Amino acid sequence: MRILVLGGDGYLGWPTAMHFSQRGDEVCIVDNFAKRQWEMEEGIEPLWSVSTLHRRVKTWENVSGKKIEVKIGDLCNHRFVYAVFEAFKPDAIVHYGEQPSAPYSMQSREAAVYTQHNNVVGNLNVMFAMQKFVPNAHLIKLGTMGEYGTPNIDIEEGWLEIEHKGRKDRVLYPKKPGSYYHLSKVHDSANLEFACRIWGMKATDLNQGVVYGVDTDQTVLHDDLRTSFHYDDIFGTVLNRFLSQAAVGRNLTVYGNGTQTRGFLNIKDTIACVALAADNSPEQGEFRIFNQFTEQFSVLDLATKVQASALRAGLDCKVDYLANPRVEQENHYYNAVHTGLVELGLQPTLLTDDVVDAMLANVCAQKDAVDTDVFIPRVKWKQS
Ligand code: NAD
Ligand code: USQ
Repeated sequence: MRILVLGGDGYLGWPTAMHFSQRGDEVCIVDNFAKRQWEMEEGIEPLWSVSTLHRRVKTWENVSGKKIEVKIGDLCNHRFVYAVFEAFKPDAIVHYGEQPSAPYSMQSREAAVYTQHNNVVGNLNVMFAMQKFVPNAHLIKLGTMGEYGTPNIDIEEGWLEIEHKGRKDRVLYPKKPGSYYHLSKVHDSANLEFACRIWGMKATDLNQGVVYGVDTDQTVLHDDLRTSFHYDDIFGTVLNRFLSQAAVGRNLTVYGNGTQTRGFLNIKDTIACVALAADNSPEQGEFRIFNQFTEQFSVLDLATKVQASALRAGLDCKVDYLANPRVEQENHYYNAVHTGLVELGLQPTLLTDDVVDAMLANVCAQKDAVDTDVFIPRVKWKQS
């Protein structure tokens, strides 16, 4: 297949590009290095330095004998997007190329507008480019479990059968997102459902949970091929943050009472899910939705796992309960269906003690580089 990986310089995009390349697909990466710019603006860095995309691609060719094409440009520039689609003519497009952080989007009016503009307009340009140049291609779009929020009923896999005043219909599951970032994904999903229904486009929306993990089968082949690891308050996700805090003997920053529950998955499973979606295309005109996570944990469950791992490594590790900087429910109901990808053949990689220990060892090896100033959350959802 010819696979276009949008956002292919990112945490998930780079290992995904190598995975498809390894198995013999023709891969082209698109990125505008926006993430590297945001890091500089926020004054933060990944825990280990990430080689330039050009160096990664060169090293990949040396290691694997396979070429990955690179196109540098902004998905919000439709002329650039059209030129890429016209030249590369992808069979499948894996779309990771968006601003991925909830705290980033909640910093200010500018950051909220930027996030929604970048994500929604970029996705629209991709949809229009598909319609114009590759109407039969398959869009695999990264959405988020956070589109649903934490409703007091079971979360279905994208669609809800409803009966109202004696009549029945199937509608997109109601959304209650928790940040301007998560809202941008809701808007993307609505635009995609429309394009499938009206134009006959085919798309898979992957409502992904929080991803953890460092290594994939390809990233371990050479230091230049590693993917990024963020532990700061803007781009660092919760498990990465707790592991970095444990590595340097700081208390774990649990927000609120830690009963917030989310779906999680290993980065290896992100790649497996995207590959399963690519290999099992929906019908033309179908808007297919999967809830992409393998296990659910509360924040406190994760803190307990990290404490246990720290203890095994001879580290002392305590929990700080910080006033929650976000507006989110605690002590809530959470039961989300996630059977679609398993039915396609996903074999989950679970968050076992060995997996936590291996991640902690990776982080401990870099502990001198940890900047402890980024542990305290700076962005508050509400000013008062
Ligand atoms: P990332 O920031 O590491 O990667 C995103 C990449 O997209 C970056 O390299 C960035 O430069 C690029 N990009 C952003 N806007 C662009 C634009 N306008 N034009 C071209 N390139 C652009 O993020 P990630 O963690 O790899 O996440 C990838 C996708 O998966 C995102 O859409 C994110 O919302 C989604 N997702 C991530 C997680 C997670 O836990 N990491 C969970 C659920 C969903
Ligand atoms: N949290 C803490 N302490 C911390 C950091 C986070 O208690 O130091 C809590 C948060 O309050 C939240 C939970 O951990 O309840 C998850 O936060 P997170 O920062 O790990 O993840 P989130 O903001 O939800 O965003 C991440 C990715 C995003 C993706 C989303 C999937 O950054 O791209 O869309 O996970 S989901 O959560 O399913 O929507």
